[in-house]
Amino acid sequence: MSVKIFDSSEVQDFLRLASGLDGKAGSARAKEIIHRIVSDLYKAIEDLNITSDEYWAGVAYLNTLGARGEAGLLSPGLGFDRYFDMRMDAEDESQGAKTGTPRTIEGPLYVSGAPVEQGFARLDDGSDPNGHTLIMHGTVRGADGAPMPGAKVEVWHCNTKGFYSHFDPTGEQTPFNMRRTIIADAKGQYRFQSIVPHGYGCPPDGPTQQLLNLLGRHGNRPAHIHFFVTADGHRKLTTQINIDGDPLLNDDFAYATREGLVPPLFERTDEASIKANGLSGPFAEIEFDLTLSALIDGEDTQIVDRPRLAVA
Ligand code: MBD
Ligand code: FE
Repeated sequence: MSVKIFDSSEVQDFLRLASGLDGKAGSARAKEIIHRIVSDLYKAIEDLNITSDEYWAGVAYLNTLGARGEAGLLSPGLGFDRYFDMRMDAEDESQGAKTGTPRTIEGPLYVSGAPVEQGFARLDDGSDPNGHTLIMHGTVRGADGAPMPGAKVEVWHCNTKGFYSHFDPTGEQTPFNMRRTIIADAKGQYRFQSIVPHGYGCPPDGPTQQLLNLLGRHGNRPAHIHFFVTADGHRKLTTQINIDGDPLLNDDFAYATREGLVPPLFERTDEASIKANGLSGPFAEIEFDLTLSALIDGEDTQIVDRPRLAVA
């Protein structure tokens, strides 16, 4: 088809009608957004001559995406999560805001309600047969660089199969395995024992991977550990660290790797270190400080409200 009708008054009036812009009821914001997005799609259909078959394949795809619960997975895969971070970074820069530890995306696998521990937590339940012990620790610092006793460090990561508790298709993990909230101690320090995670891969038979295949892309992430960090007078930090040396460090399907978020990992094999940590064998150690940024005009401009799985 080569006929062009998008710019006609018939189509433009129709877009306004279908978006509810002719009436008073409903939400002005929803109308504005839907009108823009539907208009852009109509235009794409015309410009790219998207066929009926292609369109209906897309509709069926959306049904599958929802049925499989993967909308929040396709989102980072198409870079939307990273794009929102780019926008926040640019906004901070334009305001001359002093930032701390770089932010990076939350991802779709946080669960609220994890056990709360003071200063130190053991994250894993000890059941992963391939688990290599990890000790990770650091200081939570405020915008002025001073340690922040009482800061809340929420941490979550996956096991050596790349599966997260509460989202594990094998059903093998106990609730909140590798998920904890750690309250920084009197020196502002947090510390945990866990196992070194493996990278994550999208479900190979799922709709996200199906679309990535069409783009000639893989659906894997390098090994990483997620954090939310909150403290009085500061903006909530959402970030991750990567496990150094992972082959996908700079080839993350979710685009979350950032400079400053790949701390060195040290293999400790000496008896003194093993003993000092109450362990029985070699382990990996990561030290990483988490530095928060101040509220902007009293506001947390980087807090994100999104539906999250909450488990009591
Ligand atoms: C993850 O573990 C993750 O962190 C992201 C961003 C997407 C999919 C799985
Ligand atoms: Fe993750």
